[in-house]
Order: sequence, then structure tokens, then C-alpha cells
Amino acid sequence: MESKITYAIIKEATEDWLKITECDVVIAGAGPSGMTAAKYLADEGFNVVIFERRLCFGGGIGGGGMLFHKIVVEEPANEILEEFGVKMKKVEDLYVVDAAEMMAKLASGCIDAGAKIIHGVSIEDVIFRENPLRIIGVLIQWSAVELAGLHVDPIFVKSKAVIDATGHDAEVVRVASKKIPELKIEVKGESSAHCEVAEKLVVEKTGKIVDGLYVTGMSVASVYRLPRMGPIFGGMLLSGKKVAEIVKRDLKG
Ligand code: 48F
Repeated sequence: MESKITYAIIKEATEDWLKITECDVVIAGAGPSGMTAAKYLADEGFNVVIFERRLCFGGGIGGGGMLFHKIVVEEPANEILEEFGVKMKKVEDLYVVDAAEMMAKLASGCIDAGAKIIHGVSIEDVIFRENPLRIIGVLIQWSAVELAGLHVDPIFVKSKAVIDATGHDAEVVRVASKKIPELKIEVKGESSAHCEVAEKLVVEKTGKIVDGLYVTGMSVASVYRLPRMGPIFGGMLLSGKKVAEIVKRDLKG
């Protein structure tokens, strides 16, 4: 029995990994924007993988508003939550949601659509090519190796599109901006709070950084120094949906 357990896990995991080695879309981070993007891209038949550093999903959703277990969304993002089957309560012009329900249902929505979420893996760098300058994949590492501070070389995953959904730190765009100066991107860091403006601009600025590299969610705010918005999540969902539409258009032509 014991060896069968090991055999089954390693065989099935390896089969998944072989499919991931070269895939359509790599998403960094299983927060609200990353999981929304994953669902809409997987719905279109793309081979989508999310690498999530932690052993859970939801990113900033789980903390609710200062640990009160609710978050809010505004119109029209409530329509996205309806598609994921999330229950909402209308309070004035806002929709209030249980943080746990939103985390669980965004995750099951993107998994049911066919996306893979791989936990405990961090994206630490990108693969690039010149003439024309483009991103063609990522370098990944076990988060446990990162945490242990071990010197272990990462491995490569090639993809037609890489989406930075890493949240406040915009980690993927940040590393690309530092290591590939020809990209001429500077990650400015987000600004202080102004909800309405932040919610609007984060969706407006969502999109392509360079061929092959896209940005969604709070990473957008970080790249362009947009205001933060606190525990209102409509912009994250709308940004995830928008980046999926842009990637779909670019990949399908
Ligand atoms: O931070 P996060 O929830 O990103 P988001 O989708 O949503 C932001 C909101 O939660 C909130 C907000 C809006 O109202 O202000 O903060 O933009 O999720 C980001 C996920 O990415 C993972 C991280 O663990 C988190 O779950 N992550 C971060 N860097 C990496 C990563 C990395 N280099 N590789 C893999 N995962």
C-alpha cells in the first residue's frame, strides 16, 4: 500500500507537470484577479496554470476588512460573482460577500473551468527573447526552498502569456523591470487610498506590459502608482476578466 501511495502521487503529479512545462497561460498568484482571469481563459479552452506561493488560495480575500470576515464589491462586478455562484447581500449600492465563500468559489470556478492551481511554487524570474523583445515564460521554484534560503536553481516553464497577479508587490513585472532594462518599465509602487478612482483606474490600466507579459489586480496599481482601495474587490474581478479578454484576443488573433 505505502509504495502505491507514493507511485500514484508521483505518477499523476508528473503527468500534470509535463503538460505544464509548455502551456498557454501562466498566472502568478491565486488571488481574486488571478483566479478570475484563469476561469475566463480556461473557459476559452486555453491550458492555464496558476502558480501560487502559499498553500492556499484567495490572496487578500481571506483577511476580509481588517479581519472582519466580509468584503464588498460594486456594480458591475457583482455579475462576475454571480457567474461563480457567490451569494451576495445588497447594502445600499454595494454587495457584501463572505470572504470564505468568495475564496472557495473563485477557486472552484477556475478549477472547474479546467485551470490548474499549483500551490507552494513561486515565480522568481521570467524568460525573455530579443528582436522583438518579449517574455516567453517563467522560472519557478518551490516556496519551501525560498523560505529555507537554499541555493537551488529554479526550472523553466514556457508559455504564450504570463500574467502578473501577484498583488501589491507586482513581483513578476518588478523582476523583469530590474533585469531587463530594455523593457523600460519602472514599478512605482501604489499610492494612498482613494477608492472610486482606484477601482476605475485599476481596470483601465490592466493589460499588456510587453509582448507575452500582462498585469492584473493590485499589481496594476503598483506598476502605475494608482491609489489603493482597501477591502472593495470589484476592481480585482473586473481587472481579471479584462486581462483574460486581452490575452484571449492576443493568442487567438
Ligand atoms: O494579493 P492578492 O490577493 O492579489 P490581487 O488579485 O488582489 C488584491 C486584493 O487581495 C487586495 C486589495 C484589493 O482590494 O487591495 O489586496 O491583486 O493575491 C496575490 C497572490 O499572489 C501570490 C500571493 O501569495 C497571493 O496569494 N504571490 C505573490 N507573489 C508570488 C505569488 C510569486 N512570485 N509567485 C507565486 N505566487
